Amino acid sequence: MCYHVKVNNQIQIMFNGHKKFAFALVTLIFFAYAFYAYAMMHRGSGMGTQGMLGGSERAENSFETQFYKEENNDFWSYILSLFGISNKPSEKEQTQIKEKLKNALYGAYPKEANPNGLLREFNMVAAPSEVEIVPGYKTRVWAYNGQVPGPIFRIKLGDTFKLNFKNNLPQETTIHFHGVRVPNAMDGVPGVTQPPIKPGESFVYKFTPKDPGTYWFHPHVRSFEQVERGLYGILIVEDEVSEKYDRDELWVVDDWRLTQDAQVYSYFMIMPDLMHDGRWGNVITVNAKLKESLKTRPGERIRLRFVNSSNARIYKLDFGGLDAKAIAVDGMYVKENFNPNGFILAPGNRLDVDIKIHQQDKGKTFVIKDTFEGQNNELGEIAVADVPGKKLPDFPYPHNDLVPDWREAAKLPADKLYVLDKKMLGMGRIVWTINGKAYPDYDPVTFKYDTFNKIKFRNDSNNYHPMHLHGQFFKLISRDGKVIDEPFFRDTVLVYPGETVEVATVPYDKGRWLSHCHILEHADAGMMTVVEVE
Ligand SMILES: [Cu+2]
Repeated sequence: MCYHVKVNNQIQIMFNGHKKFAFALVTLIFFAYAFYAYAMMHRGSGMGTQGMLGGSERAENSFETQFYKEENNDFWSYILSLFGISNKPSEKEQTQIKEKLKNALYGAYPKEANPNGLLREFNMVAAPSEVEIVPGYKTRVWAYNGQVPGPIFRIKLGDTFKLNFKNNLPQETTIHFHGVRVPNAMDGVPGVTQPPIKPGESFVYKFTPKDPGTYWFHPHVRSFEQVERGLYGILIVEDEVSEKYDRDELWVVDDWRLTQDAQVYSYFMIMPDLMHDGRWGNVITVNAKLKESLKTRPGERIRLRFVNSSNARIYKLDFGGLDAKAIAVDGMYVKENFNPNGFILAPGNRLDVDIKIHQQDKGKTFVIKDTFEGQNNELGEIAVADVPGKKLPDFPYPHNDLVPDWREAAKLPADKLYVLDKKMLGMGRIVWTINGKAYPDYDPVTFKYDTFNKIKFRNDSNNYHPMHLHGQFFKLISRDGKVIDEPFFRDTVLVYPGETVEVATVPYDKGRWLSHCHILEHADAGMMTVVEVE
């Protein structure tokens, strides 16, 4: 009896031991397989692929990490879904969430323009010209009104802007006002919103901007050549805050590929640029100068507006020891100012910083640098005179309290997925595709006016794609499943190699809006699509 009990117990213990081991093993295999299957499903979204990819800069090294919120529970949702359990919101809940998030935007920026009746009329000609970029050399460029950067048009919010434009270039052209919410017919996209303007012809652009801020304009025909040759200008829409600063300055950052005799290298869309991240130049300029220097005095408060007009180069800004705060991104005020060190200024992006020059800065020189991909490029300097200063203007950092918190959007399925990739065609031809299509072939989508829409960009390539939407602002929702609550809107977001980025927008402007990569070589090789708002 005792013997049997003992043996039975031993068998029981042995059996229990094996059962536990077997259970642990099965569980391990299950999770390993589930993880593998999940990783395969999300290939290109960064999981397990990042180390092998081209670009060395990563989202996790940028200023954005300060806005990262809790991890999205995608993996666990996937595990639950294997058992037929869904923790995703039902269709009814999705509708409710979208309604709530849409309402959270109200008041953050207006639906309609509010014209004050004042017309501001300007004339502008695009034509070949010469400028001095490298001291002692005349560089042949294409320019607006003979200057690079082109004219800086400053108007007040509510003014109606009218531009009588003449094309004296040897090519067709158009003008697109980047970031400005214009009537669709004024958006300057050939074949979508207007026919191209032929050499010798004119066109009148007229609109009332809805939002104050820093905007720029450039051609949308052969932009890889026309922007590179020097065609870009600035539109600043001022508001009551603009007058409070001692100085309102502009740094347009560009890079040029110049030959030995300081001429624009005239072979465009060459294979190495097309294959990789577009045309990166060998000379970086600010306001078309090799070394921009801003002379200032202690006690001055400066609004410094950055615009990246480069074809392809991405900058990571470093302000050194300056007391600088970011106050506006892509034209629009931020909810709360933040430290701009590490800010990624991709092609098309703008950043406005509020700089305070303190008494103890007397006689100092501050260098503003670009450190993208570990580089160390000096963009320009701020030199403080060695003189007694004045009192710093004391007013709160401009901000927009109504920038919504859209974190909940991370739970929603995307309304539109855009897969970004390249395709090799025969004869060494390469195209950049969105959902397998190269523009003018595209995957159409329609968003309804004043509804909440989520767009997912999945970058299956090993290159950078700063994605720009015409006609609307959006907010970043997540990167590779990490929920982000940036305190600002954007019109352009950098999608890193292999990464998946979600953004959301509530369109207030009807029409056919181009959406494209702002690496101009990628855009021209097909990475463009059209979003219809009705
Ligand atoms: Cu691209």
